[in-house]
Amino acid sequence: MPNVLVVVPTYNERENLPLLVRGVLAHAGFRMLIVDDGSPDGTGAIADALCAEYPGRVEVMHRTGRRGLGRSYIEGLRLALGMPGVDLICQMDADLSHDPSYLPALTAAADTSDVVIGSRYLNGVSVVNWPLHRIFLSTFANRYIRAVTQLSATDCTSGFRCWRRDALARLPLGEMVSDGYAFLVEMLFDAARDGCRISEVPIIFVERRQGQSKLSSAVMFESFIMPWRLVLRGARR
Ligand SMILES: Nc1nc2c(ncn2[C@@H]2O[C@H](COP(=O)(O)OP(=O)(O)OP(=O)(O)O)[C@@H](O)[C@H]2O)c(=O)[nH]1
Ligand SMILES: [Mg+2]
Repeated sequence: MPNVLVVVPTYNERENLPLLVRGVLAHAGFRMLIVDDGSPDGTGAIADALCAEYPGRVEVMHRTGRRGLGRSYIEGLRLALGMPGVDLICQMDADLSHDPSYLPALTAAADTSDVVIGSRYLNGVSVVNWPLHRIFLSTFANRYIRAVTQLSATDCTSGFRCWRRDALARLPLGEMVSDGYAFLVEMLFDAARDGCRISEVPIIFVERRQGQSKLSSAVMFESFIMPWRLVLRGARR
C-alpha cells in the first residue's frame, strides 16, 4: 500500500473541501494536509470538522499573516516532509478541478519518476468549462515558460503533482521567491536543475463550479516575470 500525503492549499473553498476530502480518502494509504489561509468563508472550521471526522487521516494547518499560494505550499510541504512514514507527497487544488480519481495514476507513475505532473495539455487541450480566453492564456503561458526556461513538460503550471519524498526534500524551499502560481513553475525549474526525472500523466481539468478564482493581475504579472528570474538565477547558481 502506498503511503501518500496530499497537501491542499485552501482559500474560501467551503463547498468544495468536504467533497475533495471524501474523494481523496477513498484511496487506501492516502492522508491529507489542508493548509488554510484564514479563509473568511469559514473553510478553516470545515477543515477542523473533517480532521475530527477522519482522525489520523486529515491534518489542518491554519496560517496567519500574509496569505499566498507559494507561502502556503512552502509551509505545508515543510510540515509534510517532517511527517514520519510518508513516501509520496502530492499537491492538488481544492476546487475539484483536479479529480481525486487520478491520484492512483499519479502515484503509480512515481515508481519511475521523481515528480509526476497531472497535465491538461498532453493530449491536445483537456479542460472543461473554460472560456476561450482562459484556454489561450494558459496555453500561451505554458509555451512562454517552456521557451524561456527550457523546461520540457507540457503543463508547467499544473498544481496537480506527485513527488517522491526524497526528491522534494532536495528542493531549496527556503530560497523560493514566488508568491502565486509562479511558485509551481519555480518548483519544477529547481527540480529539473537538480536532475529530477519529470513525467506527466493526462488529466481532464474541470473548471470550478463553486467559489471564486483568486487569479489576480499581480499574480499574472509575477508569472510573466518569473521565468526570466529563474533563468538568471539558474545561471548564477
Ligand atoms: N492557502 C491558500 N490557498 C490558496 C490561495 N490562493 C489560492 N489558493 C488555493 O489554491 C488552489 C487554486 O486556486 P484557484 O483560485 O482555484 O486558482 P485557479 O485554479 O487558477 O483559478 P480557477 O480556474 O478560476 O479556479 C485552490 O485550492 C485555492 O483555494 C492562497 O492565497 N492561500
Ligand atoms: Mg481552480
